[in-house]
Amino acid sequence: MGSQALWRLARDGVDVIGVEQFSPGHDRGSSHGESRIIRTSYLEGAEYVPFVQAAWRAWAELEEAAGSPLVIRSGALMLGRPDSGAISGSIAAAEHHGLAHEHLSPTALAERHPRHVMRSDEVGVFEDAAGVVLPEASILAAVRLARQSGARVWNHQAVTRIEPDPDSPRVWVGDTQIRARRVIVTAGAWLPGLLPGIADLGGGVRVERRVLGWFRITEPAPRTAHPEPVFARDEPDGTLWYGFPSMDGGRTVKIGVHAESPEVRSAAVRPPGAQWGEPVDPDAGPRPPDAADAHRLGELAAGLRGVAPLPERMASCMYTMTPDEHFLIGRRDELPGLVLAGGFSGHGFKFASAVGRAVAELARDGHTDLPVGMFDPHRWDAGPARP
Ligand code: PYC
Repeated sequence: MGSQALWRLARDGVDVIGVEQFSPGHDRGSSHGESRIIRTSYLEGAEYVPFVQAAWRAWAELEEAAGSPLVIRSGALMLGRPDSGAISGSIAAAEHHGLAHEHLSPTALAERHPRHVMRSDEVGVFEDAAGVVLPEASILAAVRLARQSGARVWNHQAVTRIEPDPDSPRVWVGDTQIRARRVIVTAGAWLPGLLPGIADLGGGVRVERRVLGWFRITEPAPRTAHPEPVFARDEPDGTLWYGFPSMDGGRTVKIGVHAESPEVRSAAVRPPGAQWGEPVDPDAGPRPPDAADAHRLGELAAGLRGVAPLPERMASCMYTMTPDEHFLIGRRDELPGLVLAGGFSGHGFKFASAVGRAVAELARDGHTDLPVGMFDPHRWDAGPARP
């Protein structure tokens, strides 16, 4: 999100500095692992659709400027029982916005997408307007373009403190102080610790661990007229997991768990007021994947034909969860001079292009016409809704 804001501001002639505690494209946060899903019929809520449509347009702008593809259109397949969130939510969003989508019966699924081992009561929804965003490549492209337009980028420099001020907020990087007209804070898992009050919003913004696994393909999927799409599968026990078509020429596929079943959640370490996931101190980083993670991913991968039973590689990453799993984009009255974006709750990267545009406009112009009102960081405050 920060790299996209940096690029847009530098491109528009703003004097801008990007501060990164590691180096762009690093694997210490929530934007590594080669691939992220982008989809349009948004199962998390029809109200996201205009924002994801803005994100598609903003990705296309970045691709054009970069001269290389950063989004691969594969289509998306939602799988589950008809009343599951993945199926009913994506149909509701598609119908509300008149988006093209197909309902797939178990027979159609077996014919078109034989990779997936389905139960007889499960169905599919296919949407063509979906695919894979390349996270590291897009971050590196945005930073390169930002530099070419004059942005300064300070790598391996950690922000230690941010002092809000309506006219001249300050950013401390060790002993060095940057005085700015505006500060955009896109600190990912570090956001709740960096700015006062964020960790307590709505009852608690929490950083949690998730694990991804790459499985070797042992049998190519039978050739059909339908290439393998990204997918999300809503299991009857409440587990929501997802996966990608092979990104390495048919050698491996990547899968991950987005939300665990209630049984697994209740067994997870659960600090007071937190969601179910294992908490993470971002400075220490998420616990490395272990044999239990490999076993759990292997159980899910059994839902895919022709892949090895255990992952050949795993990675852990961090989700920054808000209480309602909607994002934080905008300003807080007690943090004057700052614009923040965070709390992406495990489904934000696809929006990075539009989030970058929104925070750049909020910082530079004081307003944006992008539909970010539902992400207002004041939304849990008591009292009447803010305009
Ligand atoms: O937003 O599609 C998504 C997603 C998949 C896994 C985590 N988030």
